[in-house]
Amino acid sequence: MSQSAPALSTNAFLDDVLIGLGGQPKSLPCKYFYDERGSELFAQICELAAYYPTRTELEIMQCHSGEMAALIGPRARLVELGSGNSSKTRVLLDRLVRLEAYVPVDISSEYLTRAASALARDYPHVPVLPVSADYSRPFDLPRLLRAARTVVYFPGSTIGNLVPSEARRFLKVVARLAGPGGGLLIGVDLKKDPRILNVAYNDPEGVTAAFNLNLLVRINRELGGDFDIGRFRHEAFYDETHGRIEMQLVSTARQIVRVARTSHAFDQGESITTEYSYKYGLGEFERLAAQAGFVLRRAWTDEKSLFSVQYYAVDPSAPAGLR
Ligand code: AVJ
Repeated sequence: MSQSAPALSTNAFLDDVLIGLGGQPKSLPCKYFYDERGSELFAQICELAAYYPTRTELEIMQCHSGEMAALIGPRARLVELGSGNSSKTRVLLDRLVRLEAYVPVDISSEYLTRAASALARDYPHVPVLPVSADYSRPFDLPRLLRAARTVVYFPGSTIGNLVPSEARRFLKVVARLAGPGGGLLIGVDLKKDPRILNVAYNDPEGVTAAFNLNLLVRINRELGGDFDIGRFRHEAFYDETHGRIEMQLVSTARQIVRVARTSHAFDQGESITTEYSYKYGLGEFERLAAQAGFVLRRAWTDEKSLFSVQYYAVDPSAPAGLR
């Protein structure tokens, strides 16, 4: 995997925005939600009563971290993708034995540096080696010769942002990153009553709406856009056919928006898709992971089966192409 450029270049951001706004329907990649303000808003979302995933996953971790640590084993290298505020990671670090290193990987370098130094302070016996990178693109990991195995930790059901074909492709990359004898500990949000899902992404406090609209604020600030934020509204709904939440920004008027010498016409009611959040049945996700070269070792859920944390081993019998 070649060394990538710094975490996020404005050109890549601009290219992705122009491609998205040029599409039919229009779309914008959800990874651009996480500027400093976006990361703060997401941290607030995690505290909302309606947004059950974060607290439910933390509860599962607190109940089963001993079993997870036993499956991960001693002297591992723990690579966390999209590490954010690492609150769940601490539950794991409290139980892991002789960890060779903790490698948080995040696109938001300011956020990453702060979270990593706090962890290094609180876990002086764990080498913390942060990597500021966009993990959806190739990136390098610090070499650790003594590590018994590499375990990739991907919490929060961020895998749900990818359409299943992309998720399969991404999990293949993760299987290669973990390598022979390696593993994957992943958070997967489960299918459930659409009423629970719809309120989780349309919270009465309006934080998710602010998180969604902040993407336009960011485009205006960083790419010289002239989005009139007041003429777009947040919308999120559960699409049963695809088994996903879809988040959109809907134009409340006919309008022209300019971004970097390009102009984009919007009809009243026309939407920009900003995020998918796929929900899975337990068996459904196990099959997807198997197609990517993983074998399920254990799946933990909460009592109400709202969320799951799953541990996979890299399939030693997987065909070479998958290794
Ligand atoms: C961080 C991607 C898991 O999809 O539930 C929260 C982001 N979007 N509220 C999710 C999010 C709206 C979240 N993930």
